[in-house]
Amino acid sequence: MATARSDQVRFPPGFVWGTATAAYQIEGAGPPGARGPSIWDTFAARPGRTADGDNGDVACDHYHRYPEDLQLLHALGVGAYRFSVSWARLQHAGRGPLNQRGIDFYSRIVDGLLDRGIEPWVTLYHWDLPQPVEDAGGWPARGTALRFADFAAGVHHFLADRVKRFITLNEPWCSAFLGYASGLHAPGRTEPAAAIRATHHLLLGHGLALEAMRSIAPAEIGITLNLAPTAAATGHPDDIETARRVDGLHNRLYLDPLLRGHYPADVVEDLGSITKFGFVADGDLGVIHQPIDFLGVNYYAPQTVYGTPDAPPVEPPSTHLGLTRLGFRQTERRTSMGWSVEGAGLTRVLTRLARDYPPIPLYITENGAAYEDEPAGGQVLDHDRIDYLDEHLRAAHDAIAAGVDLRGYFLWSLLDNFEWAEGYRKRFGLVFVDYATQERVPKLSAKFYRDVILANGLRSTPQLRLARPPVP
Ligand code: GBH
Repeated sequence: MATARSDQVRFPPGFVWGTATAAYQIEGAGPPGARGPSIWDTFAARPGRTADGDNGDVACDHYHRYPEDLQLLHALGVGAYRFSVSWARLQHAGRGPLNQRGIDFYSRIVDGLLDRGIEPWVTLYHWDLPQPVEDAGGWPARGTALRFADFAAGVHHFLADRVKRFITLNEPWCSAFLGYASGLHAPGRTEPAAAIRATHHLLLGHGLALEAMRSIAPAEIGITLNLAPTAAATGHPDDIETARRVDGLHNRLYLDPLLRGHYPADVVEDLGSITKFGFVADGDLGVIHQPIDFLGVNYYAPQTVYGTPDAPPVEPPSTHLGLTRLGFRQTERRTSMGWSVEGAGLTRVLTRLARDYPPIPLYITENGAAYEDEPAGGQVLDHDRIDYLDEHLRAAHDAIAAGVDLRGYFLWSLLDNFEWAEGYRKRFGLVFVDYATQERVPKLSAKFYRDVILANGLRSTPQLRLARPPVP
């Protein structure tokens, strides 16, 4: 007899259900005119940087089709929607007064959400730095933290009457390490020391933005980190040492300053040959360590690492600063990104936060998966995605059952969209987008998620899984 998971899974009353998107990935309406250039415009225009040379010029044309997208959110029944504002749309040159057309666009989105009873959650920075700010040094330069705080204050000023939740930064690890160390993301620089400076100035920008926003009007403000539970593949001391280093760079380098007020000593030591942290000024850690109202966690996959001498060389060489050999052990099940599927990793990341850090309300601000979705007869039967979601929602519930203060879940993503360096090949949406026509087709997973929201949980035997066609 199969060991069925005991019973229905119910989330606590008031649990927040949402979906998430990001400006550059969906909006289109790029420069010139509608907004200034961002580092992603520049990066995508360089040969070989994105799959098929794709860029966000049109994306999902959300800038023009947002009314239809608001209807899709309404049909899903979400209580909240997390989206980001484009800095380069609101300040074409990355500084100065906010652009009125940009303000009007985001105001219409916010009002459209509120009209439908959907709470707007606004991310202030989801990777699309205005190109002029990069030209002035980008995140490795201290001035960018000041520019960002100024921008955040401007956004807060015009939205604070209607928006109650703000997220300062999305995944600063990605901005710093993929943007300035491996160069896989914009601006495509490969300067290890710059990645650490970028980390510090992202965190400082977060803290300065918090200060500036709190001085204008009250709101709940948090930050979103991409956290990956990191374990050694074996008990071999080299694997354990590698797991410590990877966990340090990926997770603790961000969590510790934000939640404990200092950089982790072992990571600072590991990085000694790359930088001496001379860019940290007196008082910076106090600014970074100010109380936040919640922590956003983006979780996709666990990292199980080995560093024994037969581990492959780090590729590209600069991604994991200072590490020369690093292997990842994958699970059998993978998404089309190649990422391991392991819901238990989500439970581990959440329980670890509760155990190792001061108490703070947690929200999963992204979780989801890319699969090879194919429309057939006007339908997209994405059973793999439903399985992924079912497993991860159960894992989130396990964390709550273990006492973790988890208050909400935002599914990535509402729509298929521009998946950064992967272009339009990878589809994460609950809604399929036919880029040739911009037609939106809700996938079967949209129905699954709507049922989850309605039930505030999962049935013990997922109804939709029964609808799966028999394996030939
Ligand atoms: C999120 O990034 C983004 O916030 C979102 O915009 C994006 O569309 C979505 O996820 C899907 O990708 O980078 O080779 O070291 C997630 C980024 C993915 C970064 C997993 C760390 C680990 C492998 N994370 N990745 S690697």
